[in-house]
Amino acid sequence: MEERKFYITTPIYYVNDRPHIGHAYTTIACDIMARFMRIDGAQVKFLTGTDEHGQKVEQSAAKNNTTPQEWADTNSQHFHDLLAALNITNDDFIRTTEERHKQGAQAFWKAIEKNGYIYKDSYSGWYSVRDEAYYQEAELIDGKAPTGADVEWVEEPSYFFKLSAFQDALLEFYEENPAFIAPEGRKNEVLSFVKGGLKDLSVSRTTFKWGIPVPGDEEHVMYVWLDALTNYITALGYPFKTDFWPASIHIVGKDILRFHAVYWPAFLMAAGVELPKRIFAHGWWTNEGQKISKSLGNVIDPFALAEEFGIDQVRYFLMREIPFGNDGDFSREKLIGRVNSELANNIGNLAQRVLSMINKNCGGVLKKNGFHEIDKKLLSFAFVHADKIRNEIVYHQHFSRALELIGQIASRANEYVDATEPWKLKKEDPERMETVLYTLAECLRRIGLLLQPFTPQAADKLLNQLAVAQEQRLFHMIGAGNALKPGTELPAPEGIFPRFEEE
Ligand code: ME8
Repeated sequence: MEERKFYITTPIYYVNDRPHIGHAYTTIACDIMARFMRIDGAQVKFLTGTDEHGQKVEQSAAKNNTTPQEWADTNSQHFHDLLAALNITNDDFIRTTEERHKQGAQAFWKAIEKNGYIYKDSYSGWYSVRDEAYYQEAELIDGKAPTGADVEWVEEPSYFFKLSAFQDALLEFYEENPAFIAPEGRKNEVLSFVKGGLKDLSVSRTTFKWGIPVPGDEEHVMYVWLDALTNYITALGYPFKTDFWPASIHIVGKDILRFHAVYWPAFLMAAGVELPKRIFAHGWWTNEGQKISKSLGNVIDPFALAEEFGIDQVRYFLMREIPFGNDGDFSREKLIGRVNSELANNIGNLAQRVLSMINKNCGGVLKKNGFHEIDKKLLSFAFVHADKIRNEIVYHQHFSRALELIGQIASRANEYVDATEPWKLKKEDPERMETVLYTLAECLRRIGLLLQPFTPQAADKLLNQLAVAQEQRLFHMIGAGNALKPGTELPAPEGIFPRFEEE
């Protein structure tokens, strides 16, 4: 993943409903990755958007007494608004009802058809509108989909995609590209699904109209997943332009891994288009131990959450709380706990203490009079940790571990404050105090650089208070070569991570 061009995508979200915390989670993870790659010097393209066709959207529009297009417009806007509310730096937002997408999706269909992988027949079997997925009789549990969704019997003429022709090619591809599916545990699921035998996939519907017409046969609309998956290339301008393809990483929830790791690569092989480099399937959030669902009335509104706790705080909590890939549980108490102990007490308090001492005791000017061993140790701890953090993010998307390591740098710096007692040095040895405070400021600069992708507002504030110029904020500038210059005057300090007090 070390190419200088970096293309990252979120799933495109269904517009049958409003965004909730699960959608916010995936999008924030992608934003962190995109922001990190930018400060790492890559040329980044970050795509998100909305999935607007299919029976599910058509039915929810009808339930809300509106047309599918109006319903899509309203709900797509909510997903769009969420980006600003979470400080997301996407470069593009695709809607599958846009002309650029429809044309690209039809061109993709034609490419697959031309290569001989589409044929006409008829489908009879089970379909779940909630999952927008076909199920085999044998997969059903008590008459429902394995996801718990209702299924209905469908019988209609249909075009089929020759998925069965790709079983060996897929297995070979997984074998040759061990980093393709992550995390490791999920890979086995996919392998056993593919090894179990692939059946041809119905890829068109005739019993409703809300979709992209099949080229040359307007009685059919394309199966919503074939339509939706192509967004990753239609947004780039397929079939005319595919700059940035193949994607460096598609980040998705585990619920839709099969679509991304089996169907999507097979479609691409069939169309003669290169395959993405990596699919990361993250885990599932519950709310205070319960499945998040509208019928249970426990959906967490990400707008309200960011409003109450702060954007950085929500971003931090979601990334820190569960190792990326695992399932996890949301609770207010845990959020407040982490905000107060890890952000406010550890990092925020460190910045506050150091910057106000520099302000009060050094007239706001950085001074340095020769390092002691303990100073060098602290700075090299931060330097060595920075590399580990980069590895966790770039190669493993292990965001919680990266944050844990940033927290360790702050803890080390707090221990250093306790050991050096700069407030005592003020009278005893003012020159030594200056160097101690300089060392801490330099350590804070490193923490600030590392925090940028995760908590961009607080990191910006911190780096501003250290008078670090915008163009001095790249990852490779973390070392001594770009250290703070003695003699620099710092602006008046202000808090970066306030404590949250429950009313
Ligand atoms: O599946 N925990 O859209 P969708 C974690 N349109 N993540 C969650 C979550 C939860 N409780 N709930 C939702 C679709 N997500 C298709 C995708 S892509 C070509 C088409 C996140 O609106 C997670 O990323 O149902 C999941 O994969 C996605 O939202 C599903 O969003």
